[in-house]
Amino acid sequence: MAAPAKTGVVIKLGGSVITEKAKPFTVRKGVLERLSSEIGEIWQAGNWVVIVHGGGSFGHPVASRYSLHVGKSSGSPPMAISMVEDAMRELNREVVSHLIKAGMPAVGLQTLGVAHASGGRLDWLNLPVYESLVSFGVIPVSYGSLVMDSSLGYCILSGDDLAVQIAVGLSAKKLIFATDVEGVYSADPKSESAAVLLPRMSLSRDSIAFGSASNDVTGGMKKKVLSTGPAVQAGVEVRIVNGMREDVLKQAAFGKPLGTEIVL
Ligand code: ATP
Ligand code: IP8
Repeated sequence: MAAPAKTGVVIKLGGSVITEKAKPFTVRKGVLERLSSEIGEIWQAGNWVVIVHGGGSFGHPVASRYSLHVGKSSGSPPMAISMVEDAMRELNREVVSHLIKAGMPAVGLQTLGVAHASGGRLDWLNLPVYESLVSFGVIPVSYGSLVMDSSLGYCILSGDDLAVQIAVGLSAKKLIFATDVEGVYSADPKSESAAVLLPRMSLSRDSIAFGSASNDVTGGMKKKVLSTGPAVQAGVEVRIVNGMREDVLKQAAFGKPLGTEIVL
């Protein structure tokens, strides 16, 4: 199937933005409501939009408790698989219903049913489903979660990887990661007060100090930045911005050079 004709924007809503990452199962409803209205403006301007969201304080604590990210060698009971998927479905339901309330035709897609991995890496994605939905003006809403894996049995697929592959597969114009910081800094801004924001970060030239990602089984900001390579290479404009500040996501989608642009 051909890529959709209109300009496409893939948005990864970070778990650090839509949930309180340090408080298990806590959604930031006010933030989600505001972001939904910004997404509405992006969509109403004639762009097709795909949303992917992260695990935040829903998926990460459950995946970490049962070490689901290392696969079946963790010896986790089948109930753990059910629990992580259920936690992510609960968060997905919140995101989808906020988008619907803001007037958008949002449809949640269960990651386990549209994606598959091998050795912890995505090896199959049902792109035609995304293409068909956006061709009808629908906004698919996906999320990082547990997927089946042909060598590990199962693994945790990050929403970052999913967003990158959707952006590449659908030839999106932009891929925007909304996080709880302004962008990529010279070091973790939460622990290094002297850290400076980088307007551009080169994947091949810049070496950045990243903070540890203790409440994140998929590797935090470092993994996010490194995972963007295929999208940057494919010519997608990739940006990491602050989703906690009003209108930043919207303005970035409309072309304002906010946050950090990731380049080769
Ligand atoms: P999720 O994986 O739940 O979707 P997210 O995508 O919102 O989460 P995180 O993985 O939590 O994002 O990454 C954002 C965090 O990365 C920030 O809160 C910040 O403290 C941390 N961080 C570590 N090193 C850096 C750095 N060099 N520059 C910017 N942020 C950094
Ligand atoms: O937060 C991981 O997705 P991410 C989701 O986008 C789970 O890395 C279940 C931990």
